[in-house]
This record gives sequence, C-alpha cells and structure tokens, in this order.
Amino acid sequence: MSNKTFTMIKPDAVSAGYTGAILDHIIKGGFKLVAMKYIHLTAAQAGKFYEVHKERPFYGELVDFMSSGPIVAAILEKDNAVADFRQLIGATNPAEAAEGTIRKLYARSIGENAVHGSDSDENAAIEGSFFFSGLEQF
Ligand code: 3AN
Repeated sequence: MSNKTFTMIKPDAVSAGYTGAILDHIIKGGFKLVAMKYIHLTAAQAGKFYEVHKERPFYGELVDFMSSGPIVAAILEKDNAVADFRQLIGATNPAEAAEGTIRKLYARSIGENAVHGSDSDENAAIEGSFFFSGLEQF
C-alpha cells in the first residue's frame, strides 16, 4: 500500500479561481501536504512530464494546455494514497465522474479536467521527483 501520490491543479482550475477550494477538498479528504509549488511550465517541461502519452492523439493538445498558465504541483501523503486520491478526484472524463468528486465539481472536459493524480506508486515517485528535490519535501 502506497502512502504518497502526486497531484497538479491544472491551468483551467487555477485560472477559474478554484485553487483554494480544491486544496481544501484535498486536505479535508485526509491528505497531508508533503511538498507544494506554484509554477508555469514551458511546453518542453510539460512535454517531458507527459512523455508516456507521446503516441496518444491528444498529446499536442495536452502539452499546449498544461503550459497555457500556472499550475499548483504537490506531493500528498495518506495511507493508500494513490487509490484514495483517484477516488477523490473521480473519472478522467468529468461527465463520468461520481458526484462530489473534484472533477465532477470543478472540471470542464476530458482534456481540461482540473486535476492530475498519479496512477501508480511508481509514477507517483517519478512525478514527485520531476518537480521536487529532497530538500523541498517535508
Ligand atoms: P488520468 O489523468 O485520469 O490518469 P490519463 O492518464 O488517461 O488520465 O490521461 C492523462 C491526461 O491526458 C488527462 N488528465 C487529460 O488531461 C488528458 N486526456 C486524456 N484523455 C484525453 C482525451 N481523450 N482528449 C484530450 N485529453 C485527454
């Protein structure tokens, strides 16, 4: 069972003013902040982060979107963090997300879906270390 996951509040949610509400939802969901930063990714940085999706048809759109404005990146801690966080955020497509989930409440579309959540322990570690050094984790 993992105890850490990685998240981003995406440009759509940050520009709509949902950062505070989403962080509150995450903290009330029982997650502790281990690391956090407010950052505007370049297209090259967003492309590197999403390299696993390079062959998918939506890759270019995803990279443009994720570098279109600032995001909030964070490492979160909780027992069973990866699975519990995916439950808290809901399905990738907000139209299919369960009531009360972050994507149901704040996401616009499958592409602009408010938040990212790691899909495995291995990816949580890779993604967390993409954004944060050991000195930035508490
Ligand atoms: P999740 O973020 O729920 O793990 P993935 O890993 O399938 O979903 O997709 C990564 C990101 O790519 C999604 N968060 C979303 O922003 C984008 N994405 C996924 N599917 C589509 C799609 N059909 N059209 C546009 N963007 C998509």
